[in-house]
Amino acid sequence: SDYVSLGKDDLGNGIQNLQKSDNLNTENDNNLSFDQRVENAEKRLRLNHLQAEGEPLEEGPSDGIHTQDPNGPGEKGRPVDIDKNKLSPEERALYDKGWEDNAFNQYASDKISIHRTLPDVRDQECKNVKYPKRLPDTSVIICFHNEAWSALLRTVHSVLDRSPPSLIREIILVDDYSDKPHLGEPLKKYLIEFPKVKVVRTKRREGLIRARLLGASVALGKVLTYLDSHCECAKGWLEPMLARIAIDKNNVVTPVIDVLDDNTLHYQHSSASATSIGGFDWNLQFNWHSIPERERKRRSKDIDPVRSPTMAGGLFAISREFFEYLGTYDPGMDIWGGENLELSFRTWMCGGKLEILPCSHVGHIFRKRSPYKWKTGVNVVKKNSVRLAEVWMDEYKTYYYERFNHDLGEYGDVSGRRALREKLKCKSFKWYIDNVYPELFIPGDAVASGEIRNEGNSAYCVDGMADRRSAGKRIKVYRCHNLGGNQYWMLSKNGEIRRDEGCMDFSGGKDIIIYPCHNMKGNQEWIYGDDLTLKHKATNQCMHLTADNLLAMQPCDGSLNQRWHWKRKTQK
Ligand code: LR7
Ligand code: MN
Repeated sequence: SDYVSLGKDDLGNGIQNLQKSDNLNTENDNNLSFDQRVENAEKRLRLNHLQAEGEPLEEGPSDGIHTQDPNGPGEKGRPVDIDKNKLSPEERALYDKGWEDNAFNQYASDKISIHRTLPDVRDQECKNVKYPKRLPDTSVIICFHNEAWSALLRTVHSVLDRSPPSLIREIILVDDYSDKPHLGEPLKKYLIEFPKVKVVRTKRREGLIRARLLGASVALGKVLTYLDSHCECAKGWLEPMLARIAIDKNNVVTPVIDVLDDNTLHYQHSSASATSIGGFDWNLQFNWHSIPERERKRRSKDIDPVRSPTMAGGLFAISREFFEYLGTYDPGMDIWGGENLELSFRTWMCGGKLEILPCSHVGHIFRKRSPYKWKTGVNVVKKNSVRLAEVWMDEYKTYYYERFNHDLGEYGDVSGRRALREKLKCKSFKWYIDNVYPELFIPGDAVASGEIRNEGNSAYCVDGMADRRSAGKRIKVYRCHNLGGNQYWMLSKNGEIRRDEGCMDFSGGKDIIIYPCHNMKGNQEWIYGDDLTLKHKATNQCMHLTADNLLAMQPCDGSLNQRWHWKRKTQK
């Protein structure tokens, strides 16, 4: 067969194995760069090629065999609408507690079968793909802290019900020190019937990163597949991922993540194919972007894998060997956050590739707040993010640090992680930006940055939120606080006043609003003149601090209240 099997003897150094592998190097391309070799191997071993060679896999248990009532609540991924005002007082109390405990509608979730059916949302072409009969098997690792019974068990059964059994080596549930009784004895008892499902429990609250490390350290599968504990895997979700890893074990792959509505559990999909890639902003937050032109061009079909600079973090598959080679996770990271970007950067910089696979679909309950306890007195996400910035981001880390005036806080020892980077001879962060994420706005390219202080009343600075959720919100002024945060702005070469993906946008009236940067000038083009005005190019109006200290757009009048001082100006 033509695909690379991940046998026992392959264990060890992933990159050396790749060089040795006959399957991947039929020509003698030892003198080529690693990138070029991967590129060649990919061409020789395209998924299309494998499809032609492959025989169909045995089918998993058919979708829906457990369902008594095909019209039951939530079947086919349909929404469950609960009118809370029509519930009895007892039911209403349950409903409220469900939201409180989980930050999603547990009451609705509990009404739905843990074997519910889902729509097949895949692109038609996906259904014709034939995957090779022999694929590496996987350990599915699901970490949870106080997850709701119905959400957790539906995750587990969606794996068992919709995966070829031979590919599931085991499902490992890592209980991160839950204190809800249903996750103790009752869970253990329930799972006796399902010998492939194993539970391992932490001895203290570790957080999801160390919980995942624990899962990996007991896993036997050749591939590790991570899922959050409130997911539903759709038909055919697994084979595309294992096939991509079989072709090249340095491929780290994710499904298309569909939305399970937090209120109705409705399985929603905007499109059958992947439409987005993962990125990040300089606050080191993960975000989604539409697939860039260069990547659309590189691919020939809608169902081809999409290269992504980063991943959301919770749902992905990686060869166990490559995961080990890459240094698994940073065990110094607590609770939640940062590990997704860290593994994304590390994957690309140290010889791997990150891909979203349009034929693989998994639903995830997206929620608006975190339901569980975090550590008190520490900013965990910041600590995790500083750790990753210190190790992986080279000189680019200062763009993140400027956001909080270089007050890094306590972040522990990162020497072990630096040594890892050294040992693996990973590429620079600049290489990563230039080659993997060229669309990213680089603050260093800004012509001015920092606070924007008024001259007429120098206690006031331009202030406003600029993250994705703030689209449409007004820009204001506020007393200058010198802490960065919402007063940190950048003036880009093409006249945007921006932070992250948000740009100051003016379309008439008095208010300036924040709007996603569109890179087309228009309402987002500003001119910072030698007279220190911030003039809106299209309307010729100026940013003005009013007598009662409000921000308004007005005809330019040369007054001190229309003069603004950027903290830093770069000569360009
Ligand atoms: O202390 C904890 N211990 C845990 O075991 C905290 C959490 N967990 C478990 C938790 O039960 C859940 O199964 O870890 C998993 C992830 O926690 P969530 O669901 O609260 O996180 P999230 O879905 O809001 O966050 C996303 O970013 C995280 C950053 O650390 C992780 O990478 C999550 O896995 C990730 N989720 C996804 O990628 C799903 C798609 C979301 C998007 C975009
Ligand atoms: Mn989640």
